[in-house]
Amino acid sequence: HRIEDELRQAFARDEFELHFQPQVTLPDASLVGAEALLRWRHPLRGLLSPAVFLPILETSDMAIAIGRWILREGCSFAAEMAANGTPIRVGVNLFAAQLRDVGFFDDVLAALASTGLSTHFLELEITETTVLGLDESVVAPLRRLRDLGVKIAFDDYGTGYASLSLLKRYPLTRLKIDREFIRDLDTDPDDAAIVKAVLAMGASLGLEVIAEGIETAEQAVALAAFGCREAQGYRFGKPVSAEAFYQLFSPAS
Ligand code: G
Ligand code: G
Ligand code: MN
Ligand code: NA
Repeated sequence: HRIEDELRQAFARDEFELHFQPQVTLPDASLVGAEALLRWRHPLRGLLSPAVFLPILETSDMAIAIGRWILREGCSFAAEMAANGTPIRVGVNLFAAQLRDVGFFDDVLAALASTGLSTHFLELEITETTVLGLDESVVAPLRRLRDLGVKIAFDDYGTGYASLSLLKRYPLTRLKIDREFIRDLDTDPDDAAIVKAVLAMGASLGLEVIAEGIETAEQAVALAAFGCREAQGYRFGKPVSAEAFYQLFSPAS
């Protein structure tokens, strides 16, 4: 597979990088976290979004190795923020292949140990698509990680078919409301009703909730009024390189 060979070469040549998007509290917008998002700095085509290559990458035999690298880079970023006096959590998206891998639990602990990051500052993000078709054996390592303090977020929440049964099966600590429900929040009463329902469910299940894709002040105000305590979106910052993130949010370093 040609694209797969290109991806392998890109990894070997260190052309992948992580960008980080701020996550803030509502209504005061203070920084509490960052989501790590993969980018490919292509020598000819510039910075490529994962939309272009993720479907190939996640089903290739590189998914575990690159996922391990993403975990380490993400932890390293959060350890650096803490060292700079701005301790925040980092959200790392997982590939299905990582969850299926017997070395997954050890990989996560190794990423934490080698960077010195406390378990409480790592949040693993899984989607319904990630866990679709995986058997129950992937739950135990996640539960052990959660018991050690690692956070587990259910990403793109509300867009899947089996959201409620996954809530029951997985050791989650947070729901991430998909931006599909935020986009028309000001004009579509159904979206407002759905967001309120997810917030109520999060509260009754003891889960934290973050809303994604906030682009306007009006959306942020509405979410805060509904009792949503955290937000992520262009309104508060686009994904930027680790260096740019340090400059923006921890300028003393
Ligand atoms: O950054 P962007 O919005 O283009 O990301 C597109 C999609 O790729 C998102 O759904 C996101 O979850 C996924 N993605 C981005 N970075 C990573 C990563 O590091 N690992 C995994 N597994 N998925 C990622
Ligand atoms: O699927 P996941 O939630 O992991 O991916 C997040 C993706 O959403 C990233 O690719 C990021 O670039 C994108 N994103 C983050 N904030 C916003 C936003 O406010 N508006 C839009 N349109 N996209 C966003
Ligand atoms: Mn995510
Ligand atoms: Na999402």
